[in-house]
Amino acid sequence: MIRYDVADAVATVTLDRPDAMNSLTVALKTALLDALREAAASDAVRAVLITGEGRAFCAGQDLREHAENLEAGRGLADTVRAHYNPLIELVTGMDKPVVAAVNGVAAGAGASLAYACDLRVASERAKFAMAFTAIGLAPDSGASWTLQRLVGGGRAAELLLLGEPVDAARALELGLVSRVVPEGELLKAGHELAARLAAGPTKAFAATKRALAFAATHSLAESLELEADLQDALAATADHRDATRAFLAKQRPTFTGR
Ligand code: T3D
Repeated sequence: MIRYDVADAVATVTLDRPDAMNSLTVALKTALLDALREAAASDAVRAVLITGEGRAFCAGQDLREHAENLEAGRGLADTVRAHYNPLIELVTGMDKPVVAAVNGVAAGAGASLAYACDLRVASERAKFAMAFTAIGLAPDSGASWTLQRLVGGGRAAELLLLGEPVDAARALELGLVSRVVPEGELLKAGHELAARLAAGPTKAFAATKRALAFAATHSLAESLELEADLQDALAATADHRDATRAFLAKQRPTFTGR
């Protein structure tokens, strides 16, 4: 259900359940969490790329499994807390950049997963559907937090309340994705972007992710304090020292991630 490949220090994690539009069962969510944990922990990995096999990126919760849970009287708090929340916390909190290559429809928690990534590249066939209210649910997997940071509160409310699908061109216009490429070029474009990040200053990227997440919920004064601490720590890294020397010698820096 999950393919995991590492090349050029990029771990590509592919949701591989195309017959059900890569919709999320407990088994798929568990395998996805395991793959992302492996990528987060591996010294050989400096960036992560998430994509889907077939015509969907991910159609969100598998509604067949969901219907069985409802039938059995099981509430949703446990499944949301046990799988979706750790997944989103892992992606957003990972010390490495995470890129989504959105190959097709991303619906419900599948769209939320894409929004939690640091960058999104989309194929011309990509489509985002905030499918929650269409089935009488509210957003989960962090969409209430991530979406309004990506597109602003007004647009997030419109997307979440109306649930109308957003095609790739509109997603680019809204700033939901940073680039749209022809279908056949998506994996190459996604890999190139992730490989560029993997060849960069990994510790500075981790600090940048931390500063952005912190600033979203703290005051300017608190954010300035954290920035000062992060810069202080980065000053001691080999990447910063080597890149400063390279700049002064008019050379291109090589970042080792240390
Ligand atoms: O339980 C919990 O933990 C609660 C958490 C909830 C988080 C959530 O993610 S809630 C949102 C769940 N997702 C959805 O509501 C999306 C449902 N799917 C759709 O709206 C549409 O299928 C799509 C917009 C994704 C794609 O539309 P389209 O027209 O391209 O394809 P289709 O014909 O509707 O679907 C193709 C097949 O995929 C079809 O199966 P079939 O008839 O060929 O056997 C369809 O049933 C299946 N499929 C699509 N989405 C899901 C799914 N099967 C199970 N679960 C799905 N989410």
